[in-house]
Amino acid sequence: MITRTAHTLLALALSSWAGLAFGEMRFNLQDQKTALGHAVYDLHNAIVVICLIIFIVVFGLMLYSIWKHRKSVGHQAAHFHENTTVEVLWTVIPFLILLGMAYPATKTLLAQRDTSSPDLTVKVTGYQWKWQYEYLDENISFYSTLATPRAQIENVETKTENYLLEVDNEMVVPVGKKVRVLLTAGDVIHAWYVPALAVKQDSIPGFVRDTWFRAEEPGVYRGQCAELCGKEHAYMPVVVRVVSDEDYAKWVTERKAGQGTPVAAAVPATATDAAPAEAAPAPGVAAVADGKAVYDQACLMCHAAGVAGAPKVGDKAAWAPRSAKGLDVLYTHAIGGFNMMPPRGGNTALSDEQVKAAVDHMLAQSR
Ligand SMILES: [Cu+2]
Repeated sequence: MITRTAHTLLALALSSWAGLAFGEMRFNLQDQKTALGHAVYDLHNAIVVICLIIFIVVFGLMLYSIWKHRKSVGHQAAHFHENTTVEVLWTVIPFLILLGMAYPATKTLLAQRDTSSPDLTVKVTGYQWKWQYEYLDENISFYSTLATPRAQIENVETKTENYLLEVDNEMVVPVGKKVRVLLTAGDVIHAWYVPALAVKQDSIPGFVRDTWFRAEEPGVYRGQCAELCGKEHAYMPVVVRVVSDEDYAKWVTERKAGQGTPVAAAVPATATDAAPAEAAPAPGVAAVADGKAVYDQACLMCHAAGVAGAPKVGDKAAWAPRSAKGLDVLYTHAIGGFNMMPPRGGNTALSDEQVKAAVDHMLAQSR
């Protein structure tokens, strides 16, 4: 509350200095549209205010001392060594200040990392220079590329409002739902960044990182790749359209209808030699991955006997996750594989849907 008031005063001072109305400050962070975003914003303000107070106190004291004890008024320097009280104070006070900053920061950071129990999961892959979005539960997959015309970039046409922040295919999510974003990259490191949703996560080739957001209100939220990734780094914006549940359902139906062959159908279920291509659904038919088959053939290939460094079924807690968090780790591990799980590489590639179905099957078994 105090920090809010202090920040408001500071903001007012800044905005009047810049000749801007309070509502259209250009130097502030974007309006936050998630609960986590508000926490991050408040944290940012609180820390800035603490830094400001320390700055004023320390420099105030220093300048006062210099002025008060100046040579021209005949001040005599004191000669003393060591002062236990002062030494204890200048150790304990900063320690307490740091603790006071670390507590809320850690709390927010942990909340940011908690991607368990999402309402929907979208895998986002960064490429030079576009994003791919895969809705794992809906079997939707598309690429999202810059929609700003080249003429605007080359200053031939006037730049429009969302210059370099517009795409052909937006990521669409329902309002008020926990959206987990799994991030990876196909070439170099990118970063998926949407300021208003307080989401910023590197996408790294060979790894799957995750993050999440729950948008409070419908709208279009724009961001950019935030990791220098090559010459067109500036040309791969992120656009998230948050819509109502009904509009989302409508979008899913339209997407599926317009998409043609579903993702899973394009990837045959050739988990091992024992599961030949006959398991693949006919093209154009919506594929439902057979979790049991994938689990029995692909997962158990190594995990049944515990070969090739794979933990034997039942040996590790990871194989019987008891919490949503454990499950989450498992999905991430299985989908990314950290390049460790052979079924994800070589000639026995599994689709994300198959991996997810296998994990679901395994979980049903362990309950
Ligand atoms: Cu990039």
